[in-house]
Amino acid sequence: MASPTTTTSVQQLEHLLLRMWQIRWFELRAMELFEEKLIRGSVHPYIGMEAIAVGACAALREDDYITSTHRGHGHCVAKGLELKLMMAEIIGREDGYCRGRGGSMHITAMDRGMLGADAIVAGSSAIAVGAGHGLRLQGRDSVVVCFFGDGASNQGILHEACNLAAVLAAPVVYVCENNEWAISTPVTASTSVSNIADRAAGYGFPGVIVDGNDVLAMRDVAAEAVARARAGEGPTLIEAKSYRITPHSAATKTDLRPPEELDAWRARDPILRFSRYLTGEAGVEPARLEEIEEQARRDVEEAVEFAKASPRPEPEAALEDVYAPADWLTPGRLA
Ligand SMILES: Cc1ncc(C[n+]2csc(CCOP(=O)(O)OP(=O)(O)O)c2C)c(N)n1
Ligand SMILES: [Mg+2]
Repeated sequence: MASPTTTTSVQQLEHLLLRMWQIRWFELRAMELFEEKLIRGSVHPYIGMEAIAVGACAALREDDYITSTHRGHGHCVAKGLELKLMMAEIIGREDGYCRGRGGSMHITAMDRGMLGADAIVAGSSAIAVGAGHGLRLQGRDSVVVCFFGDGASNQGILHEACNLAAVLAAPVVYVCENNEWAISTPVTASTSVSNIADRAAGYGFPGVIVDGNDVLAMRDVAAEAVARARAGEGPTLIEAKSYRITPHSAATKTDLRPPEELDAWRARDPILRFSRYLTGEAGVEPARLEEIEEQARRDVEEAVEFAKASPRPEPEAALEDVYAPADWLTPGRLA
């Protein structure tokens, strides 16, 4: 574990652990709900990658923004979205963030700075540039963190977005979650460079590699990139090296990854590593860690209960919110 480079209170450290456990339990329960057929479509668990989102979002203010991916629950939890509204959304209920119309891959919460998950691989990279540039035009100093995967890093739109972000000096931090696989394609079979961060040179901004299973290291590199973006110095590409412990999705029944590779990464579990650091160097009592995990389990269980009690949308309301209202261009309407 990296030692924190900024002064961090025990409460702040414990909060990072709570967020990681909330993601872990949220995903474990979501996979169960998928098996119970309460979730339609799919669920792409973030298990094993919790430190990336939690570390990156710990460097953000409430008025900063994120964009997300098909594997987006962890980003949402880390940005402080309500677990209850998230769970209701993914089981398609009226109380969900998008009234149950979006589901797992389309959670959006503008009031929490969550610009949207995106089922289109690399799709949100361009949204992040537009949002970042828009913030500058509004005279605001908020920033946008854009999460994407190693597979997404080879999509054309990602290169266009990074180039434009550089040209505009847009306040965007690109966080590549390199979990070594894109469904069943290993990164070595799809990617011409060993380090995706090296590509930043081609866009004309800094590229940084970080251990994505080390929440404190992740938070520190994100804080530096966020400060740069906020100061008007433009984007940074952070490549967070990590791994997904669970299959590509809850619907994926085959996993081509070598079992010994999985075992090696399980030993680097970001939650267990951080827990060891907390009870060691940081001097937190082991009983306190159990309380934190228990709290996260309770939070998730309450979210499941809330979601199940929420009504299903009425079929005749299916087209509500699909089309913009006729007056959407009226000055002031979007303010
Ligand atoms: C444009 C596009 N192409 C293909 C897909 C199908 N697809 C869904 S997830 C995925 C793999 C993405 O891999 P990566 O970006 O590494 O993210 P990870 O799943 O590893 O988190 C693919 C190809 C898609 N959703 N969108
Ligand atoms: Mg991947």
